[in-house]
Amino acid sequence: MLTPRRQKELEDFAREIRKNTIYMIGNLGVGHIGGALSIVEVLALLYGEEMRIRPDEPAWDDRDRLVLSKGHAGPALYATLALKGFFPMSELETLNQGGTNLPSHCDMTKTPGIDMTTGSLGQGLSAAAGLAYAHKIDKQTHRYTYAIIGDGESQEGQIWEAAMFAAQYRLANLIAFTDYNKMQIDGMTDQIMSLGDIEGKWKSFGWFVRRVDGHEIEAIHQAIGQAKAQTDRPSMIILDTIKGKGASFCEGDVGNHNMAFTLETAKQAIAELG
Ligand SMILES: Cc1ncc(C[n+]2csc(CCOP(=O)(O)OP(=O)(O)O)c2C)c(N)n1
Ligand SMILES: [Mg+2]
Repeated sequence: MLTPRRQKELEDFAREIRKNTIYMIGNLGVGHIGGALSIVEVLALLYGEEMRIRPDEPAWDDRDRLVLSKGHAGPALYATLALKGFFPMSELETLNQGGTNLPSHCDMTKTPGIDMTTGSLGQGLSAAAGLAYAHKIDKQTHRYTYAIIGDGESQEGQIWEAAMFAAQYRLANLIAFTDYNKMQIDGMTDQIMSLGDIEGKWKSFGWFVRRVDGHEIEAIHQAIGQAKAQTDRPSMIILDTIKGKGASFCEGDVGNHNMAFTLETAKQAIAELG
């Protein structure tokens, strides 16, 4: 259980991540705002509490890893990393512009703190399983690998190959999250290709499964604690989230996947967040 004070600090961190994400995309004028804002709380908890990292030594070998498999949500992770001190906050204003270190999708060769290049949906969970397996072979299972996949992304066949692999090799040091925001690029996931009994699916593949409100930091914290107590199976934490959470101009709108909006709109939404 987080202390009330720690919880407040993490909520404040989440608010700053959210504000900076809205700002940087508004400053550019277009971007994947919806799927970036739905993962803010899990990022705040991971980088503010759970992960062993060194912002001044991003390539520290003994660190935990995060694979943001839904790499189009990069801006939320960039805001998180900048707030943690991996690189200057001013770089957020260069998002997806010529010569930037912050491309629209995550690139481990460009950005300090990005552990895997992603954006081609379906591949990141395999990469994360590979990292976790390598750490297991090296007897470094105190190093956790975290992965975040999308619900639309879960329609990719490669996700289920990775699911089998991680269970087969008993990767207890792999903790994945599904950002279950119920929407994908052009509609509702249920209408396009339903995930059905998503909890049952992961369980039947041999994973430890929890399902929580993805905007409740304490709930995610408890689920991670249970995941870390597993000794012989990987974990999937399904986060019930809202696409565009916290931005009044687009929260819950199917059209918020990759949308244009002005800096003026961004500033208004940021002011509403307090
Ligand atoms: C292999 C692949 N196919 C298509 C795309 C284009 N694309 C980018 S985001 C997206 C929708 C993903 O939906 P979801 O995983 O639910 O993401 P979220 O709702 O979190 O933004 C698609 C189809 C891609 N990046 N990679
Ligand atoms: Mg989605």
